[in-house]
Amino acid sequence: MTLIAIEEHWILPELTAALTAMPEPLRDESLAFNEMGDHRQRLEDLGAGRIAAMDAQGIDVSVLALTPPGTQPLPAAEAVRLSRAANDLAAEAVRRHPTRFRSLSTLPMSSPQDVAGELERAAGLGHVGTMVYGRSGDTFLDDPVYDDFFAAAAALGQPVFIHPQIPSPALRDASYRGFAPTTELALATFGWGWHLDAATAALRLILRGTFDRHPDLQIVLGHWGEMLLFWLDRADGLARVAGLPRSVSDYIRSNFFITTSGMLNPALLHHALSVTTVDRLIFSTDYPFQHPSKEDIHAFLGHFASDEERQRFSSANAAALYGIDLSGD
Ligand code: GRE
Ligand code: ZN
Repeated sequence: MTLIAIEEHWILPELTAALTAMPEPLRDESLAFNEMGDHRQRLEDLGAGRIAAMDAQGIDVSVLALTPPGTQPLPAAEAVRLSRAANDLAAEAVRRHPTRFRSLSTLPMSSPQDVAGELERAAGLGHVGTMVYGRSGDTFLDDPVYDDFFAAAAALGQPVFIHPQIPSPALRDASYRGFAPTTELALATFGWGWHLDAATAALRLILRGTFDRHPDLQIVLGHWGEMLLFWLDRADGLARVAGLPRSVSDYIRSNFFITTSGMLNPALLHHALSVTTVDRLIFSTDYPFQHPSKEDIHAFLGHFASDEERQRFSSANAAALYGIDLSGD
């Protein structure tokens, strides 16, 4: 059975240097995760080493995306320049390995007037979708300055993956302090804060009427829907108060795809299938931060009710969403 993984991270050394050089309050501390163990070497590799890791896990196609925080914290001009550089390099990796790689583009979110243009340029280079974050500086993803980006994504059929990022400095000070530095960082990132940040961004987009203006727009959320899938009873009440034409559950079932990000837990699958449909669930590992073995993956796939459902999750849904043609490669 073909296996496509859609949240497989890489880094561009020049971008890492620019992010690391940012002044203290703006520097994203989660960059430290890229330096742990052999992560940096794995992240920089868009060739043989990555393909060997995919082979060992039984992954046929990896959809590449930069690690957080992409280029979004950079000043506008630098964000534009490095987004273009990242998109050119990833497109080149896909050209070199057309049967093994696809790519999500990186967008200069700190320069809102350039976002739709770079999405279009990247789509022209062969990028199959894009990955963004819930906020750039103080500008949320649901800010009207990004509406032409969402219009372009819907028109081009480019799904928008909203990836977690570290909460703003103000939010970190208000909610994530009072522990040892490593505990504070873990609390603000993979232990909690990242996921709340992505969930809030998705919920704000729904509340802003984004999917009423752009009904064809498709969003991808990692980590089984970033907690939102567990909060639909409450969020549906929110939609009623906000006077939305549809429930949050309804937007989730028509405008959102959900990926595993390496969390291969059958209880999460069971819950996801109770609130959305199997055609909206997609495999990913969140490489190299999670690296489930071939056996782990195989065991998880055993929890689907039928071969047809297994195949949808493993490849058919991703192939359809991202226009990945597996036959001609
Ligand atoms: C992620 O992309 O989700 C991620 C990182 C770094 C550490 C853990 C993690 O980028 O899940
Ligand atoms: Zn990730």
